[in-house]
Amino acid sequence: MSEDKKHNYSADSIQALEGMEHVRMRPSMYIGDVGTRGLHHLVYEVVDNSIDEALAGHCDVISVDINEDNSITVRDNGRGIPVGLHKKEGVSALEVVMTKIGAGGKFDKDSYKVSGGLHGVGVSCVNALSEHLKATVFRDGKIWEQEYEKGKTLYPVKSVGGTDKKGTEVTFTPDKTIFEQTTEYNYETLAARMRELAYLNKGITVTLTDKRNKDDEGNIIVETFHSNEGLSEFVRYLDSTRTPVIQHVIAMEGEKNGIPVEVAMIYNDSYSENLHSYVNNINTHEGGTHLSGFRRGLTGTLKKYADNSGLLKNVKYEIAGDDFREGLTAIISVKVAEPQFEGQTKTKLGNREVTSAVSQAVSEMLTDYLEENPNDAKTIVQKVILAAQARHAARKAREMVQRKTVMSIGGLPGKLSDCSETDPAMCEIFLVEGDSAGGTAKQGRDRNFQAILPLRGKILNVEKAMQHKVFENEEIKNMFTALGISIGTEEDPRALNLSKLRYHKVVIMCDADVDGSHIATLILTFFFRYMRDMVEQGYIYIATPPLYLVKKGQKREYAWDDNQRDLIAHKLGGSVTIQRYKGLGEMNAEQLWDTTMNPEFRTLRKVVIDSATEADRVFSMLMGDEVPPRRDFIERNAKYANIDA
Ligand code: 0RA
Repeated sequence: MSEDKKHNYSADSIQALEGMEHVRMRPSMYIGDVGTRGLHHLVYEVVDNSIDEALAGHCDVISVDINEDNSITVRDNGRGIPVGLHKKEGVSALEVVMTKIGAGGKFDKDSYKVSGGLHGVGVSCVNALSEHLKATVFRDGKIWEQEYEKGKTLYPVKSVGGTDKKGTEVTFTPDKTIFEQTTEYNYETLAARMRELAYLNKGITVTLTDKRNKDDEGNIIVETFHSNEGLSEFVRYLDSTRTPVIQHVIAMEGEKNGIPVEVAMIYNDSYSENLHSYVNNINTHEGGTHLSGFRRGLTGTLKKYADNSGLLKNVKYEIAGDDFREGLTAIISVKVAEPQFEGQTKTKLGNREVTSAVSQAVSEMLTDYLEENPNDAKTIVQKVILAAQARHAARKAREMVQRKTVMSIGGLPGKLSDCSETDPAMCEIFLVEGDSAGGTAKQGRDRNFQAILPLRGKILNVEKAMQHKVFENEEIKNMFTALGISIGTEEDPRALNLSKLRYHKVVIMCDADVDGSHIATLILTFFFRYMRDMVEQGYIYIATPPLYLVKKGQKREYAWDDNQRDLIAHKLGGSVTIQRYKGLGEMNAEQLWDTTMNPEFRTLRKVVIDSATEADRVFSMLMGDEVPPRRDFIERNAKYANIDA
């Protein structure tokens, strides 16, 4: 190697190193956070590369293994990352992909990179945040290998044998010094994402294997996700516990103005609207131009059809955009070459040109369906009319809530025991099941910054109630008023105004038993359907009261599970008395403070939405009419005794 070349090589590699160092210094800039979410993001980032290879038509099977030590292996049967010399960098292309920030796919200009993680940062970022990573490439009859530690190359790419396979395999162990909170993967979280990817990219087979545990028969847990029909199957999956009111899923797939658009939708007999939108396989929680396009296409087409049908003749109410979406479950998926993401969580599509593409696609699809299925068309129009009537009733109820909220200075609910602090960032409110536990919490709290709002018994199941019933409900009105949240423009009745939010921690505190989790689930369902921004902005928490009090003489210790109870009993030795708390009511104020409310010792579980589609499905299943899937779910999840939605 000439002096010159050597010099260039080291200069470039220093630059590469700097990029990688930056990822380690500011990981949140690249993967969002270094908690559970960021940890799982690493997997999505690697899988996205394989999805791209599949979308380019070179691979159809992707496998993800959670290994025994919580390392992850992602495998595909694509062309294999090139291993030859990368002329500009002077090292193997594989090494460039793995160690240069932003290098992914750069050398294949024609490849149309459509997926890409939330931030599209590439596998090098995963490498930087892994204590160890091994890349294996099966290509040209040979097996190639390279390993890294914290993103630093351990040895040049080498051939370690022959093969007739092709593809890429990456195994990485997340760095514990970066992911301090946890490096343990959650199976359900990964499964939800793999399922979603399979639906969004039909024809690809994704398998997920959990090598850490065995099922009851001693087998390793493997799930295979594959969809032949894509989005229409996804919609059917999401609505599997709801009752459809039309014959078929309405679906289309095609290109409009050069933008690939895929839409599937169905109407069910519920009152909620479930729209999920994706750009390049990323769930756009905050919506954006593609969602506006969908709404516009839907409203325009249905309005036109309804006007022409004569069904609106005797309808006194004006029909609003919202009315067309009651009981609608829909998925919109677009692929955009250079997406602009906006919004608080960078999940709102900004590209203007997408609106008309989606709107046109939806109009065409829906017009055809209505023509071909006149009975369904009639059902939909009648449903829309009912929704309009209900909306008028809801508006009256909502205005009542609004008025109460506006008056809230001095007009707080009588049942609220407020705190004295006025800075919302310092304030917490506990939503407590039942008046008696509410009383204990009131005595136990630190009144400086903790407020208590007791909720009576079972709160309304919003999953099954019409909107006006929800806004008329006493407990729900109290929650809006106490939290200082106002709602609802005519255009979007569920839009929240959080500018006067009075507490930045809203803690759901329920008994640690079946009834308690039912109530917690009802409250969560309410927040998910009517105050989703509160959840997405991280204001909602769940308290974790202990299950046991272990006593010996004057010694008292608390346990949150059976294992801990046994350990404490063992530690205290001899004859201990064990009290199983059946509810918060069995604790006195001091105990409740010590275990559940005192910020120094309590554990609050922040409620996060891993997968909005999965949360939607689970809530409708848990709160819907069908019993068997609910029983199944509870049995499968009972051992965790918590809610991870
Ligand atoms: C660029 C070019 C080529 C393959 C890939 C990228 C590739 C990347 C990944 C990442 C995970 N799995 C992958 N599989 C393929 C190949 C170009 C060629 O062979 O001509």
